[in-house]
Amino acid sequence: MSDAVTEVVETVARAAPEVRGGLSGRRRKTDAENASGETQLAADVWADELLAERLTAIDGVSQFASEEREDVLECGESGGYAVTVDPLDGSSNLKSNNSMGTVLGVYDAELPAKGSHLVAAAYVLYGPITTMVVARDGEVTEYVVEETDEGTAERRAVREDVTLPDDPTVYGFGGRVPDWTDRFADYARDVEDELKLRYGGAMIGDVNQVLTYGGVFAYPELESRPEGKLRLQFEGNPIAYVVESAGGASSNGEESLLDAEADEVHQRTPVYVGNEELIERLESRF
Ligand code: FDP
Ligand code: ZN
Repeated sequence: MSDAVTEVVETVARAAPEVRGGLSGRRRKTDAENASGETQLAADVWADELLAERLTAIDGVSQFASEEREDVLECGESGGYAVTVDPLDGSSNLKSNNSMGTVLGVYDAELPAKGSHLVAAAYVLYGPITTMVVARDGEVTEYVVEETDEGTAERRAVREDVTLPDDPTVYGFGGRVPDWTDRFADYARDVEDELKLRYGGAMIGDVNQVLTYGGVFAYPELESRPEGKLRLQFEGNPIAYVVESAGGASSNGEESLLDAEADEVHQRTPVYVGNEELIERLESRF
């Protein structure tokens, strides 16, 4: 892994205790909307600004894009890495004090880029403790991130070579059930027979359950929104990269998310990730 990629991952790890520490006073809504038309919370805007400032300063990063800002920032000589962040995934959970995350993608191509251009992806999970899962070079590692006495952050590997358990046990599906398409509802009925529901409403928290226990997470195509809710560059691709690096599979309903064409920076996509057999079964019905 090149130095710039290491620096990007470390920068997000170092920022994690700070992001977490700044949440409590930033639960209010702002008057602003993000590029996807969602009302931003003070915490969304703040985490975005903090990460933008630090990540754009890294040598070798030439583009920075965030789910919380419309335009891609050009921040260095062209030909470097393009970094994407979802600064606070699941931030609507802030009101009810439930889990949230930060999602990172590092692409070796200009945005919008296909997931096959990812060279690393990671996420921070602000749960009862702060953990970070990093995928690179086909390997996935889970860290605990803690603040040191000096006020900096330290990450300690707690699980190396993370792979999805062979015997899956959990599922979590987003969207309102009456809004599911018939083919997804059929699939869901099948899965409900076999696995138990674990759904928290923040993609990162729900994906981390699948990474821990095995199973399937989906934010599916909807009748009202065939393109689903999640964004390919900021959420779908990085999560697919993590899950596939851990021996699982990803899909947009037709093909691996990592093979899907990227046309726009904020484009949405249905997201299905989990154990290979469960994703194959979904694709065979679609
Ligand atoms: P949120 O809007 O709270 O940021 O990123 C989008 C996301 O959360 C995901 O984390 C989550 O999986 C999904 O939206 C939940 O959407 P619903 O509110 O439709 O359940
Ligand atoms: Zn998100």
